[in-house]
Amino acid sequence: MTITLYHFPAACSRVTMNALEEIGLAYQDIAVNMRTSEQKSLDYLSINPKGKVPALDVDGRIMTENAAILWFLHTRYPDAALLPADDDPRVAHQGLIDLVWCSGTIHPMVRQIRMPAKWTTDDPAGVKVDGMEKLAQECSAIADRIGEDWWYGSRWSIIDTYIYWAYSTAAKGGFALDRYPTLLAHAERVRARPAFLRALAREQAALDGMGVADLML
Ligand SMILES: N[C@@H](CCC(=O)N[C@@H](CS)C(=O)NCC(=O)O)C(=O)O
Repeated sequence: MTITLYHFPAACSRVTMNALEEIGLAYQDIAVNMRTSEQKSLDYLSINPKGKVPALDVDGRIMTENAAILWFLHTRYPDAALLPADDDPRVAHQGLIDLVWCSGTIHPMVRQIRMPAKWTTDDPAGVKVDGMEKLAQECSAIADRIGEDWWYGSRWSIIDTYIYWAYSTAAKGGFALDRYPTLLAHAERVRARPAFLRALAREQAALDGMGVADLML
């Protein structure tokens, strides 16, 4: 299988890259420079007409949407245990439910915080405050659930990396993460994973290649 990931360092494509690294797949990564709006270039739109990352080329077929890509990878490579498995499909689907929650509920809050002006033609300040409040509620519940563990208890899943991406990205936009010592500790556990470190190195190499220096990875 030939795989190419279109990504931008520290964007939500980081979650997909982590999944590829956790599985241990060989893949090419191509950075799409969002600093120069390359995601809206005709060349990139011919690959992903949505003008977003991630996009995953699997043997010439383009897949988009983090949740869908991650579910594909989970079902194609079950041994990597990106999500819990269960013989009961109703239980096994919990992973899909949580992926969709990450992409459909949590990610938009991060976007409200990081790019409020994209949500309104009026003063974006209220959009940001609203995103902060909504994410704070979610983070309290996430912290209560995770405790000293992972999202699904004793074992890591890609949901942990997705949640990590959300709260750490929001923090770069001023979200006060230090209110949640549990999440600070969770972040350290996520960042300590060998797959995370490999993804980070690839992201750093991509940044170096683009000459982009000031991103907080
Ligand atoms: N629904 C998509 C959203 C992807 C998305 O918003 N990606 C951002 C980076 S985190 C992006 O490409 N933004 C570029 C833009 O909106 O112009 C998914 O979950 O994969």
